[in-house]
Amino acid sequence: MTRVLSCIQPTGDVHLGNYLGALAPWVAGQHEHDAFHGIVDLHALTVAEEPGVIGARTVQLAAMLFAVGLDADVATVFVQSHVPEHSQLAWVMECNVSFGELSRMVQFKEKSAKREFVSGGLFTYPALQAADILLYDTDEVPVGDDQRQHVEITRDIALRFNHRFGATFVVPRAVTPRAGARVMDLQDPTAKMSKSADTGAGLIQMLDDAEMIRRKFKRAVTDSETDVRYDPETKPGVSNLLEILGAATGHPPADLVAGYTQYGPLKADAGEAVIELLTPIQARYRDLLADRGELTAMLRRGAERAGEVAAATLERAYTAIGFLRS
Ligand code: ATP
Ligand code: LTN
Repeated sequence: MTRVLSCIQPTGDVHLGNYLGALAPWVAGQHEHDAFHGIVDLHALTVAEEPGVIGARTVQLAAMLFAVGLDADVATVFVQSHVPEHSQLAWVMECNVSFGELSRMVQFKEKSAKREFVSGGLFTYPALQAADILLYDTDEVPVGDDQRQHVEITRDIALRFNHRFGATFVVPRAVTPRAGARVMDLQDPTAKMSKSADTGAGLIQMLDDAEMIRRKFKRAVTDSETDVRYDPETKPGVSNLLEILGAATGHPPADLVAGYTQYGPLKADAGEAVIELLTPIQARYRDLLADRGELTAMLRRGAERAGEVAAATLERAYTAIGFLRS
């Protein structure tokens, strides 16, 4: 089976865009390939937070991943810092990538430009990401455009290492993720729904209650015409509602058009469909968080399984390098 690794940083609350666009396809894919899912808390350390915040977000994100349907017995769901081999291999990666290569990373340039304190970790972030990927003999890494350069540099490091020390790492491929829905902001349907949007009113959080969801859909921005058509170019607001309703009910958005002659009922139905979709997820999320012991045990099992693969790969790399092994 193809080994696939996807990782997510515990840096914010999960929203409907993350779910429909990324997590739902992970859930659907877990039976088709050998899926590894890392909650990359070490990477989250590149964002300045108060002590304890990363841990709290990690446990909440883990609960959300299981609540939306990742199955701990099917996929390997683990926390990056629970598997020390990530930090250990990251050093080896750092010593096999050049300052010049790291300097060319677009994400580093963008993020460092916005910060006063630019840590060494922000600069070497791609080396840690390369360790994440290479530790698991990963065949495929599903990533959006912003992460392609990081998979490219991982391939370059793997090829360089293999050339220098002998065949050690599987050289991974970046693949386009299975198409999930692309969810736009309800207040600005030309921008993607995002945790960094200024207005909370256009963003549906996974934990929003029914009243809040109803209100946000009711106020969703559409346009001054009155006809319902699926046309993301000229009718982004209406098309986004159709997209969300379709993703929530399992229909192609264009098929839903016939059922509507006005915007009001479409907004109401999209809101109700999202409520119906999220209510059971929210209940499972609360149950999971209420039983911390079980949640921790699930993550420990994930880390054990991940750790077995990771330890073997690290040992292979250390042996290839020729470190003194006892
Ligand atoms: P940011 O505000 O920094 O853009 P975000 O919460 O919008 O963050 P990320 O954390 O960058 O999103 O992405 C997590 C995953 O969710 C990625 O796989 C990304 O492609 C997906 N994703 C994020 N927003 C959307 C969206 N509006 N529609 C579909 N997929 C999305
Ligand atoms: N940098 C990625 C998160 C990430 C990742 C990974 C993704 C860290 N390690 C390994 C795929 C494989 C991001 O910011 N989305």
